[in-house]
Amino acid sequence: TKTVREVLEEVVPKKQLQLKQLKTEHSQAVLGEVKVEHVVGGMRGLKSMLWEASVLDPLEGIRFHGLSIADCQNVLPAAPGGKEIIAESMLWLLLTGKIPTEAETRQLSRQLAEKGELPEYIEKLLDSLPPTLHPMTQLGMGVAALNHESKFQAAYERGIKKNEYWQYALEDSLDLLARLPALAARIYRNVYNPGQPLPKVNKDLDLVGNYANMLGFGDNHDLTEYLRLYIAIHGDHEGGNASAHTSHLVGSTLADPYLSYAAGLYALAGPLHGLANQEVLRWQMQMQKELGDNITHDSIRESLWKTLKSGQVVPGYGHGVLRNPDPRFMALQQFCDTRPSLLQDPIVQLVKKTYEVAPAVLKEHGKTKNPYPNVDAASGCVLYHYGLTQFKYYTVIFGVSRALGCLTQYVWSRALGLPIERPKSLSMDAIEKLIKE
Ligand code: FAM
Repeated sequence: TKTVREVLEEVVPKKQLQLKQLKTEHSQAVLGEVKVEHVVGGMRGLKSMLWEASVLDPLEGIRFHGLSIADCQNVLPAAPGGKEIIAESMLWLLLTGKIPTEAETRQLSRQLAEKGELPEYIEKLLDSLPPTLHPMTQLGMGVAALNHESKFQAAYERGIKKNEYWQYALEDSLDLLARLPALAARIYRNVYNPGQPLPKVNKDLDLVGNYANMLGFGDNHDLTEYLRLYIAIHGDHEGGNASAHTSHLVGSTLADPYLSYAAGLYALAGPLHGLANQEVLRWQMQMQKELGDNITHDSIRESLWKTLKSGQVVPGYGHGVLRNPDPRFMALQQFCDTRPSLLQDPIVQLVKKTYEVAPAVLKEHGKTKNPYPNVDAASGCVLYHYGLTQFKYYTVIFGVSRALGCLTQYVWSRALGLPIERPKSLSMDAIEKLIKE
């Protein structure tokens, strides 16, 4: 059985060659135009980044090295006794482009579990924070402080060759991923269950199995399985989204993987991005409270209009790239459809009913280019059902997940020797001058 590093040692030279050929044979090929609308419109649709692990099609949704979510559900190994994709098999696919065997997946789980405990100074740092500090702020602080351990940074200071960067980047990325569950679970414990003992990392469990255990839900098989699916499918969503792009930009300065992912986490903490999952549940609970027993399609429609007329966005709907219902939303809905207890849950039912009317309302409203649900429309209600009711924590789970994609790209950016990012900006006067020329 090969390790993920051994597989990467075989794949890296091939990708390096591919990039070399692109640069020598096609560097002047045109991929699109830059219009004023791109410069003033958040660069939507502008093809301007290299990102290896996944590509997002507006209609079909995400593909990880060409595999759709349904493909991944068919081919990626699950946990022993489970059915859902686990973080390790998704990580293996993202990093190497290959489907891991059962044995490779178990070996990676073990490798991560063996280094899963937090250093004591991180525990002390987290324990000293006020429990009222948002869990995402705490997560970013913990991840940034872990760079005390960075092998990449130490090697850089020692002086290493550029073609060795990726190996230290991989070490740091695996160390960070290994510790994220203990870090995220300690924040949960400190904020919501102060004083409760935290279990140690179990070397025989997968990453998310351990995470669920440390959150205090280890005996809830369905929630553990849901978290596995959730964390696998939130792992990567190509490179242009705010968290991935932020972490990519910061990494391009050769800041280490910890600092670069901490930066990405703070982009994820914005309500238009990852924080939407917290907002969706808050908004749906408010709707439930207002509508009481009278929840019909008509009353939901009215409630949607109330949100829109008050100038707010409908959280969980719309997307910068997608123009169809998000297949990640569909996968989470499918999880609900196979479990009677979820189907009977009032908040799960409300999310489903909202989906039955919201696209038409958003179309009539006429602003959003995508009236369909994104992943966040569904992700929180299942957590709530299983007793993980603290919505302010939800984006932390997203943060544990998105490390899979951001750290994968960090490794690839170093393996490919990508340069520091430095796009050109223009003032409005400079734009007008260019238009007149
Ligand atoms: N409700 C109401 N209006 C919306 C809307 C929504 N859900 N989505 C977009 N719009 C508006 C948008 O605010 C903009 O209005 P203005 O012209 O007045 O500025 C207009 O429609 C055109 O926007 P767009 O081009 O369709 O969307 P963007 O690409 O600019 O933005 C999102 C994409 C995701 C930020 C936006 O759809 C949104 O704010 N959605 C709600 C928040 C949300 O669910 N975010 C999570 C995204 C998710 F996938 C993730 O990151 N996890």
